[in-house]
Amino acid sequence: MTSTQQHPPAGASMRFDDWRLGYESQRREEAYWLDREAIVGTIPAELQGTLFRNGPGLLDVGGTPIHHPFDGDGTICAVTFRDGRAHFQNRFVRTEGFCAEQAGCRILYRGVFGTQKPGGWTSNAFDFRLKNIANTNVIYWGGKLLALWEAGLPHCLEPGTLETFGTDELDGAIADTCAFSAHPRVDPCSQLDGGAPCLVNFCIKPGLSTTIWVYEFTTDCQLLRKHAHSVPGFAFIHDFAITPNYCLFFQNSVSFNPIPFALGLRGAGECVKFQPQKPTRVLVVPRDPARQDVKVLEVEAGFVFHHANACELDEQTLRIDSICYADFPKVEPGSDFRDLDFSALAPGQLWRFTLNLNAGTVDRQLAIARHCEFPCVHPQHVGRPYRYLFLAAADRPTGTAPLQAILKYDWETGETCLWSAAPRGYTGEPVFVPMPDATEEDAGWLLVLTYDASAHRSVVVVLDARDLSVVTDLRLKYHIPFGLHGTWTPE
Ligand code: 3ON
Ligand code: FE
Repeated sequence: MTSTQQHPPAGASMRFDDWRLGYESQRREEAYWLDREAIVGTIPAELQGTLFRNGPGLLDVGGTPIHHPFDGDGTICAVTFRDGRAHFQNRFVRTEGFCAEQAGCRILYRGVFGTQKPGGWTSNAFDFRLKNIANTNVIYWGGKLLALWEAGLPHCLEPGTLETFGTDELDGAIADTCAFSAHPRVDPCSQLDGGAPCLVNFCIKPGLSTTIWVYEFTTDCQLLRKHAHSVPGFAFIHDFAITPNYCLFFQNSVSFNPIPFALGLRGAGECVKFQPQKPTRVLVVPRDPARQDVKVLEVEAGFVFHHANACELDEQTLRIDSICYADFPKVEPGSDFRDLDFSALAPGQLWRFTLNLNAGTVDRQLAIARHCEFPCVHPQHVGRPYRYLFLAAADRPTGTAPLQAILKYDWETGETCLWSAAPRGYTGEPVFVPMPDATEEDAGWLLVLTYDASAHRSVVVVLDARDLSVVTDLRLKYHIPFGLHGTWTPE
């Protein structure tokens, strides 16, 4: 590491060098059953299926560090639980860019978040190609395992071996837009489809005005509905939320200045500037293509990446819960994300927004002030009223810090419950797995891929979602860099 910088609070919840080690590239790709000694506690016999996770696996290319972790090549992990045993494997998505850069042992593409080709701005100017790094999410839908990155096509993988087949247009459904966001939502009981589950997703075509496409697919990945909406202004929309009748988007108030990008000075994502004095526009898009009356409401919101959930309280009243930042967190050009000064970043906080469609008004209320991210709910409650929210959170109740805990929030009582891996453990997105045949909303397990700096390896932690007690720890052979999103499948 190049820097000797120390950050407060030295020695309290975390050691800064520990956090950095969690961003070391992982080149190993292995598939193995976990030994008895690697399993602490007992894997519940009813826990059967596979956790798939995605995230940046390489934080350098041929030894040259990338500028931002969101620019790292996607690596997929699969943790399979079978009859009390556990199998692990990880593999890079063989995207075109990954293969070319690994063969050449050097950076050949610019990254959206500021990674540049060597040689200064003259080598980067007017190179507008996007490297689809397939690093943000992975879903298993209609028998296909798809690695997602919001500005490009999904990559289809073999679910058993994680071998990459290539990009996938979903039977032509997305051949025209060539993009599919990394945040699809599964409607567990789609009103428009007689109660059958369906997958709802979107993509953004940015420009002076922005086009939002909405897609819905059957469980065998046949296109059900597809429609486009144009909204004025530039938009950076990473996630959305659904209700039985609507898709909800937050058009964060941002401006985009393409000139530094064109001139090879900054990545496209670094040309996005948050405009906190301007309201966020909440776009309410009907899911029924026969009813395309898009409503636009305005609210002060801060910058939003992720939404927790949404629901309809009555025909005119919608609710949406989201993680908001007072600023758009970015890494300055010329600096190294490994030297990040957390105290200079705004924390992500949970807010509840109530939308009145008749009056066109939005009320908002802060629910969790502690820095949190990666919200997750019981899959049967997606788009519906729900009581429990699970998130990754900072160990400390105030300030911005790495995610070292898992938080359970009860909307009914306002109570919180915290499981912390601090001082030397780091968490990420929890994935909720319902216990078979249980009816309580929190009867399930939370699967969390954590990083244990004391052993420089990752540990899959299974928590009981009712009280956040540890059910079992699966100690992996090596670490997986801090990741983004994933899914569970009972297969
Ligand atoms: O030029 C336009 C603007 C833009 C930024 C258009 C565009 C579509 C090319 C574009 C690209 C956006 C992309 C590719 C976004 C990718 C986002 C990504 C990979 C991850 C986002 C993660 C968000 C959060 C909040 C992660 C938090 C992580 C932690 C707290 C720590 O692990
Ligand atoms: Fe995300």
